[in-house]
Amino acid sequence: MFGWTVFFLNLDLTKSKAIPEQYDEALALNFLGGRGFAAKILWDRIKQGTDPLSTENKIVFAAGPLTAIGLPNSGKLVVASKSPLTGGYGDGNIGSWAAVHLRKAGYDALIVEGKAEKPTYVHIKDKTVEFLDASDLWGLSSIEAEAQLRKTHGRLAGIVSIGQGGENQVKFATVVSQEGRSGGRPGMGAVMGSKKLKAIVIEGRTPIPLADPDGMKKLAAEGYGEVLSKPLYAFWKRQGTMSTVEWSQENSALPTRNYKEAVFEKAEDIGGFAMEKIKVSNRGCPQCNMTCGNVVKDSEGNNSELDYENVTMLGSNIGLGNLAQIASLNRLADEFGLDSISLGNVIGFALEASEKGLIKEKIGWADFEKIKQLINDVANRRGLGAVLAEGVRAAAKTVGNDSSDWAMHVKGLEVSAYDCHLAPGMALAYGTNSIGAHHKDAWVITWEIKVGRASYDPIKVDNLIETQLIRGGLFEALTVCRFPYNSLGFELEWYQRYLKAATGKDFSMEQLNLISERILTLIRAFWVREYGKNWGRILDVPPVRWFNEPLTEGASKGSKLDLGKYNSMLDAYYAKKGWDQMGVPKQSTMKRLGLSQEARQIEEYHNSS
Ligand code: PTT
Ligand code: SF4
Repeated sequence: MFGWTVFFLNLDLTKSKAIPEQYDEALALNFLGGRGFAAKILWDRIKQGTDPLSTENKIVFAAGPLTAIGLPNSGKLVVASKSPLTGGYGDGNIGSWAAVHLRKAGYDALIVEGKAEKPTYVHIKDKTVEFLDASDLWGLSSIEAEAQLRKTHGRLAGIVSIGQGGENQVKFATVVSQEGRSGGRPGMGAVMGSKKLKAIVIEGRTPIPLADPDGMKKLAAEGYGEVLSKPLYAFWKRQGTMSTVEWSQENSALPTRNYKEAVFEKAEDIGGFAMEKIKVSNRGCPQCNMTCGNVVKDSEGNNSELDYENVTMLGSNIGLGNLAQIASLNRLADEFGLDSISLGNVIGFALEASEKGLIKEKIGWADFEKIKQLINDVANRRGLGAVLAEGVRAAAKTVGNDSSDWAMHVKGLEVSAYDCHLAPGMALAYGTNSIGAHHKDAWVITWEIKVGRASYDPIKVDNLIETQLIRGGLFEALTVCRFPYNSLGFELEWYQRYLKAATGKDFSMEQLNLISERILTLIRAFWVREYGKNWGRILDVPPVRWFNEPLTEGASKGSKLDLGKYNSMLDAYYAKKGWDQMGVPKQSTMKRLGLSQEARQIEEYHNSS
């Protein structure tokens, strides 16, 4: 078979054993790779009801069939597990040389299980696997740990690691690579920490067998050229995602003070043009010529990386309008290995709770020093930090009063950086996203604003479903970066051509959409299976704040969502997906997608509820 290595590597940390496993070719054809493999593996190999932080949970690192063959923007992998933050399916997409080395070592995925007796890191060098002592690395930040590992294994090795956040099992701890790539928002770093796994180091040297190696070389060169030729390329290199700050401000979508407002009085100070003034370089994922990480000097003199999400969540959402200070907070997030979106979200929640006198700690909006201390406390689970380390859904239960109404999450995952008081389509995107409130599967807000943001027209449901198939399905299964497509207009046909040269197979868009639908439906089934009797359509509804508290500032003043109309959109969404009124995939839908075996388990759920 061309394009896929057709092997997984199982790593059992309890027994320090590595077992390669040849998988069935049908799996590749039905699930492609990345998120597709991860969803299937987690469904098949984790028992219903598994505690995410127990020995029984598994964490999967899965690449796609376009990884490690020199294509533009292809140096990424999916890291997935049952999430300790949400209790459902969790994953993230991280750029790392580890993705390239994994495939060149001969594996499409690593499946890690068990728990090491003492801190451990795994070193994979082609077919040799070692379980090594990481006692000296435990307690180090992700950046320090990676630097140490590079001294031992060389600067070219692919490395993913966790910081103290992961070690202390903060529920939104991530996996970090190369000082600024951070993936697995719903606590993938905590799962590594629970297994005492500090890092994975991979060195692979075998080229991937391709159906048309010469054609692929030519295509890769053309692909890089095509990216460079796009009219938006030059500005992208200057600002990456940062220009979205100004866009969000102009369109009342900028999360401000725990999403109470959607415009920020200091937006200009934290926007793309302000960032350009302090920018020192670009960095990013392997095999990318769009490198979008904006490296700046932070207020402490360290290098930090700024993207729209981390600037907004650690800036406007906590009232902070000083970019160098925001960069320092983001640097802390990378060092500790904490998701900057969830971190900014829980801090915003804490500051509001403090303002309302619901907690004893007095911390004002934008109080940089106290917020820095609080981040330290989150990573080390001290005091209020320990409460926030559980995520905003759990923190609201502790704080009580009406705080659940302004705890900004869906299914336990903190909302990312788009306010939805006046964006029902984007609210539905958050409501139905496969890992909780992330913009990953569908960033429909820019389109929505063009077609009429206040409307609840069914066209928004159609657009959302289509977008989810491409972004949440295709790109996550291929594990290639979606930015060329959604930010520069790099056409989807390129990926069909790449797939043909890699695998020798023609994949039509209909076939690819079917694969995406299969993956997203299986993920939905996973949630239903794990939530059992606690499953309900309310889990697909975004936070109460957006429905009950209108905006009081900016051009969209007075706007809020309408719950009745939102529910009608949700009904239409379920109907089009072939899901029932509770958002559970129907038996007929699962069978149509070739998920008959999985359908039986979901039938049990139907019968028992
Ligand atoms: C992604 C999420 C995002 S989405 C951002 S900024 W973004 C935040 N970045 C963080 C960070 O930095 N440090 C930190 N400690 N935590 C952070 N949390 C947040 O994580 C990222 C890019 C980005 S930057 C985006 S949108 C795109 N996401 C893609 C995706 O999901 N799939 C895909 N096929 N391609 C994508 N391309 C883009 O990749 P998560 P990365 Mg990412 C400092 O990880 O879990 O998906 O969360 O990993 O390699 O850094 O790439 O404006
Ligand atoms: Fe990574 Fe950015 Fe390049 Fe995408 S555009 S591959 S996120 S550096």
